[in-house]
Parts: sequence; C-alpha cells; structure tokens
Amino acid sequence: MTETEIPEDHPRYASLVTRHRIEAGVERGITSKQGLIAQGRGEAFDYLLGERTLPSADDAARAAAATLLLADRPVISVNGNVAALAPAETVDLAEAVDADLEVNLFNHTDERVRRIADHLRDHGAAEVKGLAGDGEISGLDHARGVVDADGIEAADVVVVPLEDGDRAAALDAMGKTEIVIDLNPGSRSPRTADVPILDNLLRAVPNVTEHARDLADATPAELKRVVDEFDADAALDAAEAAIREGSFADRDADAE
Ligand code: PTJ
Repeated sequence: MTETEIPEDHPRYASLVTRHRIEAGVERGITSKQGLIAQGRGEAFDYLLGERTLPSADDAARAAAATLLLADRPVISVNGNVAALAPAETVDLAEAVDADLEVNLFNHTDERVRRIADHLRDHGAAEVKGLAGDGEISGLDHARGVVDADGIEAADVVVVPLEDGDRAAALDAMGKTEIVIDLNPGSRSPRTADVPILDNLLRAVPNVTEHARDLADATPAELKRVVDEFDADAALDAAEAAIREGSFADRDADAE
C-alpha cells in the first residue's frame, strides 16, 4: 500500500502514514534500520500520551519558537527519521526562524548525508549543511561527533529532534542551548534540553513554525519573557503524568 492508498478514514490513518514514510525512508537509503526501532518506541509513547499535543508541549513549542527567534546562529539538526517523516515541515521551520539545516547522523555515512541533503533540497531547502564534516562535537568518538565547523559547531541554539542521550549531553557540555523533540519524557535528551518538546515530531515541528509566525513581530523583551516563563521540569512532569495517570477508557475502541 502506498501513502496515497491509505484510506483517510482509517482509525489509524496518521500512524499508518508515518510507518509508510519511515519504511520508504529506509528503502531510499535515507533512514537507518535502527530508525525503524526508534519509530516503534516513539509510537508506543505517543499512544500512551493519547496521540495529542499536551498543553505543556504547546507551551514548549512556543518557548522553542521564541528561543529560535532570539538566537544568533540557530541550526536544525536533521537525521534519517526527521528527513523521512517531516522534510517539508522542517524546511518550513528553518525558513520561519532563519535557521540553518544540518544533516547530522548518529550512524554516520557520507552517502546517507548526501541522500538526506538531496531529499531536503527536493523539499525546498536552499542550503543544507553537514557535507563538509570539518567540525566536531567534542567528547564523542569521531563518527558520532562529525559536524560542520560553521554549522552545529558554531551554533548558539540547536534543535535536535530524536537525538540520542550521549550527543544531547555533549552538545549541552559545549554550551549550546538545546531544543529537543522527543516523545519519551524518561529519555536523557529531553531531560538535558533547555526546551524539551514532549510531542510527536509530526505535530511539534509545524506547531513551532506556527508559534514563530505568531511571534514574528514580538520585541526581544517579549520573546525573552516567553522563554523565561517556560518551565522545562514542569513540561517533563506533565508528560510523565499523562503517561502514568492517563486512561484508555476515553479512547476510541476501534483505534487499534
Ligand atoms: O539517522 P540517524 O543515524 O541519525 O539515527 C537516528 C535514530 C533516531 C535512529 C537514532 O538517533 C536513535 O537510535 O535514536 P534513539 O536512541 O532510538 O532515540 C530516539 C527517540 O526518539 C526515542 O526516545 C523515541 O521515543 C523518540 N521518537 C521516535 N519517533 C518519534 C520520537 N519522538 C518524537 N516524534 C517521533 N515521531
């Protein structure tokens, strides 16, 4: 079944489309096989969260937008899952906040970096970093630490969707302000982040873009207030509470 053949009234439509995109990403050499496992883990957390954007995740998206608009050198890091799931949405966000896009892979190969960069260009990206590989995230072994010197290495704010905990910690140690998108509130990366967005990438990226457009005319002082009012620990606690205390009783029984 292709994406367009999935009936839109299917109760699991969004989930089926997502799976299809990841599968297609693997077939095109964009997504790693481990990306399939990451996807399964994400789906389980999304199901437990009720497959919705919590009010606290919406607050995080607004704080992320304000953080990006205040940044001098913001970079959005793109891996194989992000490229497969939300290429156009990621390019839109980069445009809305004037950020660079950089392909940055956990399982790094030059071939996959090139394919992902081409895929982003096919979805409207003017420039994609990550091909130079002349910088590093200090404290990591070579393959996992490869970045561009004028990209992530020089960035003040980095958006790291679906990042692994080690790299999130290493970026934090380099003094970067980190915006992490991850569905698992127990994962080390959102727990390291300045702004953890506990939401599905597919909902979170367009939501940050929408907030950025809404905040486009805000003064730096107003943006700073949005950032200062955001409470990262409260956002982590709210997602954990939604998972632990949520009930399946209100859910649609056909949704399986
Ligand atoms: O393309 P590469 O080589 O850079 O590899 C990318 C993956 C994602 C495979 C790699 O970074 C990895 O193995 O990540 P982890 O350690 O499995 O972590 C992925 C995290 O993302 C997990 O906490 C998942 O719950 C979460 N996740 C998965 N899908 C989504 C998600 N979070 C938000 N939205 C999703 N759609």
